[in-house]
Amino acid sequence: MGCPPRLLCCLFLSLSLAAVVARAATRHQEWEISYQFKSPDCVRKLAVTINGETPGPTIRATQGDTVVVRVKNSLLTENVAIHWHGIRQRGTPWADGTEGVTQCPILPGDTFTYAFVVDRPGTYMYHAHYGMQRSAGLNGLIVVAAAPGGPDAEPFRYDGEHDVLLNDWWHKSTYEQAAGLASAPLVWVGEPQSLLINGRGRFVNCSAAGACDAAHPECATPVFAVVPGRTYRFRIASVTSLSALNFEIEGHEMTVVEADGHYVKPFVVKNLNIYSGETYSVLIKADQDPNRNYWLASNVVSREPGTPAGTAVLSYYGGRSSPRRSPPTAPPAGPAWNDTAYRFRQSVATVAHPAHVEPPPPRADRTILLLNTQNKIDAHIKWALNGVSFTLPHTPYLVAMKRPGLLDTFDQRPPPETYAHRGYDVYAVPPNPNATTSDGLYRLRFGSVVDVVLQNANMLAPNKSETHPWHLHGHDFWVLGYGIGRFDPAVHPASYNLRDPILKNTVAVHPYGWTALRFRADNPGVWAFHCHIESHFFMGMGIAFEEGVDRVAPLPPQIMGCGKTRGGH
Ligand SMILES: *[C@@H]1O[C@H](CO)[C@@H](O)[C@H](O)[C@H]1NC(C)=O
Ligand SMILES: *[C@@H]1O[C@H](CO)[C@@H](O)[C@H](O)[C@H]1NC(C)=O
Ligand SMILES: *[C@@H]1O[C@H](CO)[C@@H](O)[C@H](O)[C@H]1NC(C)=O
Ligand SMILES: *[C@@H]1O[C@H](CO)[C@@H](O)[C@H](O)[C@H]1NC(C)=O
Ligand SMILES: [Cu+2]
Repeated sequence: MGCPPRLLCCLFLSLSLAAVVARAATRHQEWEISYQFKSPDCVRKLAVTINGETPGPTIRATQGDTVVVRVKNSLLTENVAIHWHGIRQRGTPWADGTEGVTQCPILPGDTFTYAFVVDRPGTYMYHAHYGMQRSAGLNGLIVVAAAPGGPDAEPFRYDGEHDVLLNDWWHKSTYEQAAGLASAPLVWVGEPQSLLINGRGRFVNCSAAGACDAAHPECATPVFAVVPGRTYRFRIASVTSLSALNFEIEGHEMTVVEADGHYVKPFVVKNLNIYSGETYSVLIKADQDPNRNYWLASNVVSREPGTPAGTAVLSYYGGRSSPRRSPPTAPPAGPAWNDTAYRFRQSVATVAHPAHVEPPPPRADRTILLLNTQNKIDAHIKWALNGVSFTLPHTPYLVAMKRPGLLDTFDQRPPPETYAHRGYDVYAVPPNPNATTSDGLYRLRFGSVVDVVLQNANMLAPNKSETHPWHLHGHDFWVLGYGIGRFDPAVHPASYNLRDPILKNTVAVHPYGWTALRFRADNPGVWAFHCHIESHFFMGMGIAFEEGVDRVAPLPPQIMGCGKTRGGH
């Protein structure tokens, strides 16, 4: 299948920017997805690979380009779907890659072509969006350069660039993990065995583990080389399944300049907190002693760590240290894992660059207040929003809402808009752990301004609340505010940052805290909004929005073939 014809019109719209016209190109990729034996942390394990590799290839494009990825599913017995995380898919909602929301899964042996325009510069990622497949290794980076001379050119300079893809890794299979989550009582896989940097880590107990080869080239420590005196942009993305991370380059301060594809008012940190689904760019100056190496380290925060640091090496060209030599120090341990205030401050510090402020609409047409809770349904542990745990329909919403006669494929009752927030004690174990399940969605008036306030709470166990990184498909949202404790709709909106809020696609909701965001429902389609922790989404921590679905062009038949769409044309 080639580019669907309706892509041409949206392509045309994006081409109307004169600066882009001269350069817009089509970036073709041919991907074969298959299981392969891989040793990312020196322990051999079956991984889902792209053309034999995990992580997959980095997609590099220029703003305005069309990316075309032809995906052949060679998994034999497993479906697949791939999400382009941070790409808004304006005009191509069927290419979002979210199984159950925008498409049927790609069946074994089938080929599916994703085609979409990358309309904004920045650092993005892709990953599987089917079951818990992302944690099996199907992930990679998307790097979009700003259109030269265009209005989105970077407000900062650098001499060179490095990419850092952070991940966590388990030795148990994705199937074993998913079956454990669905069991009653729940069988929890525990903390990851290793943390990976660019797909490489080092299992600490190698000698005790079966199938571990500490000299395997696939787990060789990554080396980042720098020229003394130069400034480097490090693009950092986290595709972790569970872990919130803290990233540090020993001895080198980092200036944060980009978050999720938007320029940040620069601020300097010793280390960077990064949640699953987030990306950042930082600048570092190679101004330290070139005759030794330095650690790059990722450490677990927000959960009590059971995993050693993920490490890589920063090495200076022309220095006296071999790039392969370990630095003479111990890897940085990061901040205290439970220092929530420290992470909170970084969240608040992340605002728009003064020259790239896109002011939010002054008020919302609708506010949805979502209480995040851990629940029990018939002895199964779930996550719920306002007491409703999300399940994906078998017929993708996008198809069900565009084709006649398919509305009975999902619950037509809209999920609750709010919860009994007056007097709710977010620090207490919920008095009633029960929840219900639903595959209903929120229908938004096209073009309306929507506020969502995510309220965190205590889990089923006393004195426990986790960080949840929430990711919205199809949009960037303004981050209006954060708080710790119970959100009061009569009080807290007055403190929203309407002056220079950052636009993001993924944002943290801190333990016992709340996060308020705003977006305009102006992208016709159906879009998932969910916690980016793989197990949490699997256990129901998500919702879906429909907006302007009547404006969506005729759907490509390739997204059909499951549920009640069988035989669709
Ligand atoms: C490594 O092995 C030791 C001893 O068996 C154990 O205590 C520790 O938890 C193991 N570490 C990891 C990361 O599996
Ligand atoms: C953080 O956790 C450590 C144990 O890892 C504990 O000793 C300390 O009291 C905790 N600090 C806070 C602020 O909860
Ligand atoms: C919660 O559901 C269980 C059945 O799974 C029931 O036995 C129990 O009474 C319910 N609790 C409340 C507080 O409604
Ligand atoms: C749990 O939190 C309550 C207050 O919400 C406090 O009274 C209690 O001491 C805490 N327990 C522990 C073990 O920290
Ligand atoms: Cu979560």
